[in-house]
Amino acid sequence: MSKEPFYITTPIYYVNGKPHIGTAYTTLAADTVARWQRMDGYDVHFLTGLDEHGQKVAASAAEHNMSPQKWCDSQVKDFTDLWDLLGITNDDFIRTTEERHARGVQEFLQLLYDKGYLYKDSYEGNYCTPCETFYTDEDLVDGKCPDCGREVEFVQEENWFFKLSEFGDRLLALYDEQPEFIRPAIRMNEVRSFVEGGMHDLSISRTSFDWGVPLPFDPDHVCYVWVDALINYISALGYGSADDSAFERYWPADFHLVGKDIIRFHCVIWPAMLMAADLPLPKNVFAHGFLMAADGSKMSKSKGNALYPLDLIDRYGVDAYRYYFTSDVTFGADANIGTDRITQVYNADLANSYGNLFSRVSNMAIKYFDGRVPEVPADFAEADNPLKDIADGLYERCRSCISDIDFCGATQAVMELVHRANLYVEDAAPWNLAKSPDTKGELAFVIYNALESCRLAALYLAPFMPISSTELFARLGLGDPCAIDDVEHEGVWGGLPAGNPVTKGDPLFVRISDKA
Ligand code: ME8
Repeated sequence: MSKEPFYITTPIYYVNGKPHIGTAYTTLAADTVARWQRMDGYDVHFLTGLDEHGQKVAASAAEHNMSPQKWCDSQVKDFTDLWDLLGITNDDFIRTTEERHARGVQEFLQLLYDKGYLYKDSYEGNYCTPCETFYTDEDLVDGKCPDCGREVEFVQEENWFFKLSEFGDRLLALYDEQPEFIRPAIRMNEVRSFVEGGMHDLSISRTSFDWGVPLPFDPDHVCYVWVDALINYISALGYGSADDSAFERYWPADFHLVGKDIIRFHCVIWPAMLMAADLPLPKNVFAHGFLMAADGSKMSKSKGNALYPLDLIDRYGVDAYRYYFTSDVTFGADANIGTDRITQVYNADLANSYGNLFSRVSNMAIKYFDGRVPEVPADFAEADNPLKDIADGLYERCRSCISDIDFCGATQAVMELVHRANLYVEDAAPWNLAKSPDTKGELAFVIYNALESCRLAALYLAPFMPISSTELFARLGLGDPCAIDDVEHEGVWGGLPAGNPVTKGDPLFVRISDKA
């Protein structure tokens, strides 16, 4: 049976900053969804990349006495190294300075030009270079950028314009007919009132600098960096090239994951551009909130309150990093991030509950069953099994949570099994059952149930914590959980084969206070 396609993207990040916990957050979220969808049998295409054109990048390059291309090239490794470290499984990585992208942009703009959606006019207005955004005088707050509060530049140029103002009614109809187009709902309201307020046409070209894709019909102009950037979602699939089979297969995207700062670009400008080009629209734009410092203020290097992915990974490990940002930060809401809380979640969920469960139960399998998964005696086949009852609902709960990008809900569902299994072991007291040959059958039943709960927890946690899930599977004599493409089937209770070897190893998660 051929697999259904599933296309998920992150924003392409500006190349002139270093990757940080914010950009890592969106990328990690997309990776978690991509990993789950692969395990659930989809043919996933996961795209991330870098936004390398525009005035801001050109200015950074000049500050560093480099050509813009050299500057961009020098920045890429920081991103790809961090994504590798975090175990990000993107299928493609697009840089907007690549030939394949420029071709896609030019093809797209030519189409809009041919369809009569572009016109040339003089532009007078304000431009915020850090935000790469045009603002009217009314948009400004105290004469400054309404988004970042910085000085804006007065721009007077001959520009090409896109007839964005013609798309207001079609956009409002889209929001009505496809309420899932923008999630969560609070963002939908924000975008809707922006469009209802009336839209201006959008300047889509610049002439005062040349670091961008030239317009095919007027090469003295380079494409406005946001229009250039949005097209990455299709240029990466081969749109505008001789081989557009990936475009045919994966477009429209199932999810564009973005931060709340860039929803207007993704929910107003991008769908209008696609409507003008007669191309299908993405199914969901899902906007998450902002990560702030522990006291709720903006993280910044100068304030000394910024947390860095590499420092956190060094302290907690990759899996715990991934687990914290998915299990404790509600996707969609702002969150204050501090190490006290990260340590608390790490110790409570990972060291004391999940890691401890597996350590106890695997040790007992080694001690009481010579390091083998015990066989459940036939007379226990119909016995009450509270762990199986929880496990039986896990696939549906996780699937439904992931489709709503509710990572907290999915991890909580798995943790319910882990907590219950710890209680179960406490209540059943296998160390007492081991004292008499009469209770050997019950001992096998209890140890099997606890081991099987560990297997299922690791299975469902694999998209969140691939390293420890793979390790736990290996210690139960099982193959790579991340390579599974039928999680529903693998998630059926009883999948752990009796007789499999159970091996000892270091604790999966050492309590933070116990670390040197
Ligand atoms: O906007 N908390 O790139 P960018 C959570 N190139 N997420 C955060 C964050 C924070 N404090 N700070 C940043 C651009 N992000 C454009 C995008 S897409 C066609 C072009 C994340 O480098 C979040 O995903 O400024 C946000 O939307 C993105 O980084 C902005 O990245």
